[in-house]
Amino acid sequence: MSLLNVVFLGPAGSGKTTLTAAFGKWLENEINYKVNYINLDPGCEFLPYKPDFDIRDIITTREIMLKEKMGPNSAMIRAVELMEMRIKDIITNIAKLRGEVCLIDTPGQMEIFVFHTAGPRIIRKLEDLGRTVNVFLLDSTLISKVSGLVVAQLMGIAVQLLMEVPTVTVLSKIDQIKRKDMDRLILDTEYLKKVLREESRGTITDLSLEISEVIEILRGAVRVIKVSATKNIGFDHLYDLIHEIFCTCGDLT
Ligand SMILES: Nc1nc2c(ncn2[C@@H]2O[C@H](COP(=O)(O)OP(=O)(O)OP(=O)(O)O)[C@@H](O)[C@H]2O)c(=O)[nH]1
Ligand SMILES: [Mg+2]
Repeated sequence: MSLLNVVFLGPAGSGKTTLTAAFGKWLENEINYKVNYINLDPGCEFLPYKPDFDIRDIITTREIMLKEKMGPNSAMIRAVELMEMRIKDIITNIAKLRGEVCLIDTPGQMEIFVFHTAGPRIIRKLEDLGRTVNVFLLDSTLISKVSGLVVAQLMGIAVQLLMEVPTVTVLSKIDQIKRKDMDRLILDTEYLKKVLREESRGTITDLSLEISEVIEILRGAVRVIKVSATKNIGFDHLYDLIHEIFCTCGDLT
């Protein structure tokens, strides 16, 4: 049984699997943690880490597509339904693991996992095994406008509400970003508002300014950091933040 579960969630291709592998290796080498790797993506074909539990031993979307003559997305919905039916098996297998940290990789069709009852149910069961935190990834290369950063923060809040677990929002693939003021945009709301005013016009500016005010109010709940899984950037920050979250919950041992 792990003391800490870290669940990587995010849209297709946001870097969940790469970060699971790279952050896991970093925790093993730098913090001397024994790390368990869990794959909950029944659709993946390749993993850069050796899973200690792999959902594909129970369900694969490939098999569902062939057997039930479904396309990849409906097969993923079916897979998540089957995961819910087998939830006891899944949790029993995870509970047998003896690492200090359990890193959990999830499917790219994040909306199915997050909105379906199975995703939040699995997370709640994980909470019975150990403290659990979500890491919500958004590919920073897709944030072409600063309003996209505001939307990323809102999405992190939405994931937190739906999954009912503390959530860190991670801007992934930061090694690809040329913008030098990313930290200031994340930390300094007045600066963010200034850039938003310059960027858009009329009612859309008003809307993004109002949203940025909401984010300012929720700053304690919205933690955004920058990470690169290929260049090992931001791992120490991610590690500190995960611990800080449990500290503020009064839960850190
Ligand atoms: N430059 C750069 N590329 C990255 C980084 N992290 C992931 N990638 C690349 O982004 C692509 C998708 O990465 P994955 O880790 O498979 O993303 P995922 O979220 O697990 O994808 P799905 O499971 O299909 O949703 C791969 O080509 C990775 O090599 C990063 O930090 N920097
Ligand atoms: Mg993946």
